[in-house]
Amino acid sequence: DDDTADAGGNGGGDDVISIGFSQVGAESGWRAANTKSIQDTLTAENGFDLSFSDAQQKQENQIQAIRSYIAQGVDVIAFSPVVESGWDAVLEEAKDAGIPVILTDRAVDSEDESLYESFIGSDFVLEGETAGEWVSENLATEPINVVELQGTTGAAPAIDRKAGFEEATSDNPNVTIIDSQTGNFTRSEGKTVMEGFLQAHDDIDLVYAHNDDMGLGAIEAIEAAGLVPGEDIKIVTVDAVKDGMQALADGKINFIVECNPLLGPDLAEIAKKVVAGEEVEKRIVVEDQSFTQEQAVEALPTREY
Ligand code: GYE
Repeated sequence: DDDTADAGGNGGGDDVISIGFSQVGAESGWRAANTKSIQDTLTAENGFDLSFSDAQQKQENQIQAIRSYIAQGVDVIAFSPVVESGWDAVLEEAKDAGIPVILTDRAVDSEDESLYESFIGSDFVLEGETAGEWVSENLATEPINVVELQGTTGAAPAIDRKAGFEEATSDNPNVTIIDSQTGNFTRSEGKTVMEGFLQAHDDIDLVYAHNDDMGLGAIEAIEAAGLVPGEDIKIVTVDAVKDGMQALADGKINFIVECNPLLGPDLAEIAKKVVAGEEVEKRIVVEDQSFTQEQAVEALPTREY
């Protein structure tokens, strides 16, 4: 409502915001929904000129993309850092070039908070705690052996979801994590790692997967081993994307903690404020819910992602 273009002539220049976005990759259903939200929001209609790149889960590709956005002289750089550490140098370069940076989804572990304007994303420790509390209360009333499918090594959601789960189950002596490996947040690696777990252990009661996709891969491995997912081996995951929610409603997953991927609208708002020189919140925490099987059946028909 404040920019009906075309006042003719003018000296104000156009107020299109050029923004470079470096995405982690295309590893999961969550990521696909997140990419769609960003691309659907940062449109020409909404006043943006978006350059989007996919780093295929490699930090070096993200650093390269960020450097090229700096060279292009975009108005804003936004990215979802694949891992937490190792960003200071390139963030300094952006700062020296006077280009503001907004983090979405995943955090960096930089000590210097002046290297970015704002971080928009979920509280991953809380997600892990929510999963751990549900397990502790609902499944660990007797001793259970847990295998953990971790997200990408060094990624904030992998570190934090592990820590949160351990914290929430630490006071319950019935919970034993007998194995834990990365499945890189993908369905195929979730399946492969689960196959290995099933070969190594004949006493697995629960899979805790850091995302739905790895849980869905684990379902395939469990079924191939002649066992019933959700019954013989219980499954708890994080994300609550469509395929995960369907498996939960079908009884193959037992509980899912949501992680909302629709970050486009918040990113658009913060980017506009930053470019206008307005103050922005340093940390915007996205609120998440959680779902039991019954709740998934109810929620599925109106689910957006
Ligand atoms: O949970 C997973 C994705 O960073 C929160 O990345 C995101 C995670 C999400 O690959 O599915």
